[in-house]
Amino acid sequence: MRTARVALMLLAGLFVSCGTHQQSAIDPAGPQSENIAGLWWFFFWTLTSIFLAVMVFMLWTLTRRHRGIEQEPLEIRHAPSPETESRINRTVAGCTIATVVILFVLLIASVGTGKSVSELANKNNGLTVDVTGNEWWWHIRYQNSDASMVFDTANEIHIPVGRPVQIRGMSQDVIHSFWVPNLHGKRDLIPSHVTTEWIQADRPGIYRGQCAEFCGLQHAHMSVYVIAEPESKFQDWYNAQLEPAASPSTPVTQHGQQVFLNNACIFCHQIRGTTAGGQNGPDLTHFGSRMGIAANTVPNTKGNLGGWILDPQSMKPGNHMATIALPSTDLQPLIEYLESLK
Ligand code: HEC
Ligand SMILES: [Cu+2]
Repeated sequence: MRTARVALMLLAGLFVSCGTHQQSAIDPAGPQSENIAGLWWFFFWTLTSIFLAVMVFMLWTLTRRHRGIEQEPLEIRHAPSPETESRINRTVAGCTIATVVILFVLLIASVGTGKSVSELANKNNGLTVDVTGNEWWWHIRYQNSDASMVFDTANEIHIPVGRPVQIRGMSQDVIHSFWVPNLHGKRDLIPSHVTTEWIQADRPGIYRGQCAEFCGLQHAHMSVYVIAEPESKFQDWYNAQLEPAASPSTPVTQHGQQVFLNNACIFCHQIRGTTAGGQNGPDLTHFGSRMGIAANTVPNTKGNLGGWILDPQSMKPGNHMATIALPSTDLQPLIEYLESLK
C-alpha cells in the first residue's frame, strides 16, 4: 500500500505543475503541445486497455477449472486434440494480426501528430527568437531584418499570446535541449547547426522549461521561463528591451555602475549603452526586469544577487562566472545598479 502511494506521488510529480510556473506536458497551452498531449493520451488509453485485457484473460485462464485434465496421464497432457490445436492456432494468429494493426494505428497517429506539429511553420508572423544553449544558461536573441531592432537577453523569453513564434536553436558548446513542456516537445540544440521549431501560447502564463539533454555539471540548474502575455503587454516589454540600459540616476547607482565598469565584469557581460560588451555571460542590459538569477537557479532579489556576485561558485558550483573580490563598500552600490536596470 505504501509503495503504491509513493509510486502514485512520484507519477503525479512528473505531470503536476509547480505553483504558478507551469511545467507539464499534459496541460497544453498551445496547439503544438495540444497535439503532443493528445497523442500521449491516445497511447495511454490504448495501452492501458491492452494491459487490462491481458490481465483479465490471464486471471481467467488461471482460475477456470481444467475439466478432467488432472486425471489424464502426464504424457498426453501436452498433446491437445486436433480441434483444440486449430483453436489455439486461430487465437495466436488473431492476436498477432491485432498486434500488428494496433502498432500501425499508433505509428499513423504518431506520424500524424508530427505533421500537425510542423504545420504552424506555414503561418509567418515575423517573430523569430534565437535560443543558444551555453553551459549553463540560455542566450536569447530577438531577431529582426532591421539590425537596429535586434537585442539580446537571457534565460527568459517573452511571447505574445496567440501568435506563432519561431525558435531557432543553437549551441555555443555541447548539445543542450530546449524543452518547455506546456508549449512543445524537446528540441536539441546542436553546436554549429540550427534547429527550428514553432511555439504558440493560447493563454497567458509563465511556462517553465529546462535543458533536457545532459550537458555537464550544472545541467539541472539550466532553466528558462517563457512568459506569454497579451499583445499590448508584450509590445511594452519588447520596446523596453530595445532601449539601451537606463543611466544611473542616484549617486549610489552611479557608484555601482563605476564598480561594474572598472572590474572584470565587462569582459564577460554586456550592458548596452555602456562600454561593457563582454559576450561570455548573460546580457545584463535589463537584468533588473528578469525573474531569476543564473538560469533561474534562484529568484532575482537583492539578497540573492549579493550572494551570487560574492560567491557564484557556492550557489552554482562549477559555473563559468569568475569570483571577484569586491570591497563591501562596492558590493551594495553594484547590487543597486544592476537591479535598477529594468
Ligand atoms: C569570466 C566571465 C565572467 C565574469 C568576469 C563575470 N561574470 Fe557574471 N556571469 C558569467 C556567466 C558565465 C554567468 C552565467 C552563469 C550561469 O548561469 O551558469 C554569469 C551570470 C551573472 C549574473 C546573472 C545573470 C542572469 O541573468 O542570470 C549576474 C547578475 C552577473 N553574472 C554579474 C556579474 C558581475 C557584477 C560581475 C563582476 C563583478 C561578473 N558577473 C563577472 C560570467 C562572468
Ligand atoms: Cu544544457
